Amino acid sequence: MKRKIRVDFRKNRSKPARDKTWTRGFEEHKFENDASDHGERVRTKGELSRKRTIVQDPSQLTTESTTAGELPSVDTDACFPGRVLRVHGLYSIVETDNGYHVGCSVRRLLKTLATDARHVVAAGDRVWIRLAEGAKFPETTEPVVAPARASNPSELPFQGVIERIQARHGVLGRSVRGREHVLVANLDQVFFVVSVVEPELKVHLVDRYLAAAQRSGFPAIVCLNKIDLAEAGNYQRLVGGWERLGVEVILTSARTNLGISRLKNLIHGKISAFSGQSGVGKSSLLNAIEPDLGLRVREVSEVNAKGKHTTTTNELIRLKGGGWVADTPGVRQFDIWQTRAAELEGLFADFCPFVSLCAFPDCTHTHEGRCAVRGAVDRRLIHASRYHSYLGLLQGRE
Ligand SMILES: Nc1nc2c(ncn2[C@@H]2O[C@H](COP(=O)(O)OP(=O)(O)OP(=O)(O)O)[C@@H](O)[C@H]2O)c(=O)[nH]1
Ligand SMILES: [Mg+2]
Ligand SMILES: [Zn+2]
Repeated sequence: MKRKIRVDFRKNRSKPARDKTWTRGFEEHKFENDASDHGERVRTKGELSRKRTIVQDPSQLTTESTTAGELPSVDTDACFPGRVLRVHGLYSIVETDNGYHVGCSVRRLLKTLATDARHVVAAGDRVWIRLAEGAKFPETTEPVVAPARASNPSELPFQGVIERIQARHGVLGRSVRGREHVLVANLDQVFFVVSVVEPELKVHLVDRYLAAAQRSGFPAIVCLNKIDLAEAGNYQRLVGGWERLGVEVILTSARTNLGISRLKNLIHGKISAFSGQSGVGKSSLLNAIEPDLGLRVREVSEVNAKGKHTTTTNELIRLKGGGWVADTPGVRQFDIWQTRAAELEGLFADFCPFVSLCAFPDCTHTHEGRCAVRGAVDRRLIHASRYHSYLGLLQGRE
């Protein structure tokens, strides 16, 4: 899933002229006339060119920025490699490759290199740590097996300092007030969990995720949960539509265990994240995969308490069957962080056959005449809801 090349030919593109000739879809959906006043996230290239000189790693889900600056060198004889399981502000829990959990602060130099001091390290980061003065791991010839989940940081017998953070790939992030916030790093795949009901399925959220996956090179996997609560007729057409887009769809129920063995096979030996709105059942699915995990799940009585996630940390959990999973708090939306308007069309795979047929090479498929994409929408070759998702993303709309 390589990113589209065509956008690079549009070097001199500027903000598309926007006038009153909006399409019906815009008017019907009350899109704003000019997104720039509304914190738009999809920006034109001119505004972005300065930022985009950063080396881009296509395997990242939402952004190109990673660990800031150069990596300080470390004395590998005195340091231990490990993986960050959980972050509590500037303090994190690292599992060393030799099997110990260590509570770690971050070396001052790394903090100054980072652009956002609150998020110097993220769950999933590969790091080198130095143990506190005088501390030593016990000498043993037996392999040490760390617990699946990190316990309370203050109870950890080992303390240390993170000396170095390796470059990241496969980042799950979102933007918070225009700044990138890395949720989990070094992922192989992200399962986007939605529920058929409770909460109601939001098709636009799936499209947003699919665009983010397309941009990053992550495989597009949608997990449609709570199948036990719905009639097949209610979701079959949707699933068919996603499958035609090349999306892997897994029908699951944490209640009846439908699809759980398939999920188990897919996460085996990999580092995966479960993401999606609050209440869709991410923690429930992980508990169904490995009952010992005992992740906190929202009680039915709490379901109406809106705006609060049951899962509040991003945590990496080791699976007995091999592999890691991150149970992330529900992500309200996937920001396609700083995606150029011209790049966006390339993230909608179903638009591709038509894009090159538009009369204007820099067509944004909004108001331009002889637009093949809008023509395809009219002829139902592109689903109208996909087109509206595109418009929504173009406008930086939720
Ligand atoms: N009927 C049914 N209920 C489910 C299913 N999966 C989860 N639930 C219920 O949905 C509610 C929310 O589940 P959670 O696992 O806490 O959801 P979550 O996605 O982890 O939510 P956050 O941690 O807030 O992001 C709980 O009451 C679960 O019992 C399912 O497959 N079928
Ligand atoms: Mg949860
Ligand atoms: Zn067009």
